Amino acid sequence: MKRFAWLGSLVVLAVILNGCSRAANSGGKTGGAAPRTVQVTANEFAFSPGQISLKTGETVVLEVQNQGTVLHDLTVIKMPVGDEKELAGVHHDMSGTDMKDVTVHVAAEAGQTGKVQFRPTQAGTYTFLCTQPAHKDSGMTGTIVVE
Ligand SMILES: [Cu+2]
Repeated sequence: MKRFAWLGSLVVLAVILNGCSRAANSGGKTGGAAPRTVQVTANEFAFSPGQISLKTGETVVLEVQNQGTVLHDLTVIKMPVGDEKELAGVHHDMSGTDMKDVTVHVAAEAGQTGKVQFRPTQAGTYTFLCTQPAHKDSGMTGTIVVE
């Protein structure tokens, strides 16, 4: 009987927590201003531009136009963000990537555009790269500066 009640309160707690995160997504600091679109092109083997400037707290839609002939992704490492939401893109094998360091990710097939929305929450300089085998070492890396 006691054990059952305890489980019940866990369920209630889970519902409350879930409700909170949804509320946070639909309001707060992101309310009002339309997201700013930032375009990046990807090909073999570079991103252009190689440096992206963002502001703390602004909501950004990052559009990655794959102008190459194979799948590319744009993966941001250890940049604190809120409200990350993939708007368009493909899912692919990332088994060679340490996912705990990935805070933003979007991928696009050749000729396609991937879109991801997010809000940087902490100033700093962060690295982005393509996780496809050997792409980073061939030049597919860049920097995001958050002011
Ligand atoms: Cu690539």
